[in-house]
Amino acid sequence: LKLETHLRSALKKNELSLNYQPQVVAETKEIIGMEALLRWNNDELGNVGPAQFIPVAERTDLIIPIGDWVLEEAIKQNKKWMVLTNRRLVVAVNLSPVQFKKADFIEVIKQLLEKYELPAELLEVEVTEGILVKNIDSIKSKLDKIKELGVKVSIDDFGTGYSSLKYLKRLNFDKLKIDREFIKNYPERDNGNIAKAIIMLANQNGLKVLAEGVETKEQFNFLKDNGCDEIQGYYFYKPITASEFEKIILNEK
Ligand code: G
Ligand code: G
Ligand code: MN
Ligand code: NA
Repeated sequence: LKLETHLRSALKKNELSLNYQPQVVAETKEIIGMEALLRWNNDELGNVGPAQFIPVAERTDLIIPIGDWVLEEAIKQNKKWMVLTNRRLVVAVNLSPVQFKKADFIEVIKQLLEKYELPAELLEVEVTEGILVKNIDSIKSKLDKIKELGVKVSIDDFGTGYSSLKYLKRLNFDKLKIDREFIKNYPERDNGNIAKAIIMLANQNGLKVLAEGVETKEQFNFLKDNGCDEIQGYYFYKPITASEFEKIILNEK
């Protein structure tokens, strides 16, 4: 209850911020985008992680104004970087299934892209398999509308939820993000066969594939050698502040 009370005023008190975790092309190690990750610092509670407060935000519908804020902040920031660097990086934003329930949700995305004049293809939204649990037809029509704007749609935490294979084709995702679960124990306690199978699944169905949670050179090489397109993980970069990200991107070649 205490967390909820503080969360209610977090936006107003400017306590939320975004970190960005760079994503690189496996073949060249070049940064091509970044995932926006929400951070909350409260005077009394200190730093609270999203794994702790997102469920509270979802239960209370606070995720609606918070989710709108994340979209606006990420779009605004990416436009700044586009102008500053003359490069076209893609910013990925996590969407909660609760946000899909709001009628004007797609209109919000459309208007933010117009307001900041960010090309739609430089925004990606990440959804988890959790959205596929019910109302598939309604979810499909919303995802199709997002794609009609030109925004990319990826499926996050792939392999950890339900219904993944059944709806993979039907929902027309652009990218599949392999969950860290299938990377983290390679090679000691995991031979990598599931990661390999997911990469093949993506490659053979015309989807881009990104591996999350890559922490070692061995994991990186394994994924690259098996056809994984993109990499996100501590081996390259941790989630960092906007100004740290800016320094890195300005120093890249
Ligand atoms: O660093 P990490 O602790 O940032 O993130 C933990 C979890 O919180 C991840 O599963 C991530 O998807 C989720 N998360 C981070 N930022 C956001 C956000 O802006 N919106 C939603 N819905 N989830 C987020
Ligand atoms: O939205 P999603 O669940 O994919 O959020 C990514 C989460 O994974 C965030 O909490 C982020 O901080 C975390 N993360 C990203 N790279 C690594 C990594 O290499 N190792 C570990 N342990 N966590 C990571
Ligand atoms: Mn994510
Ligand atoms: Na994930």
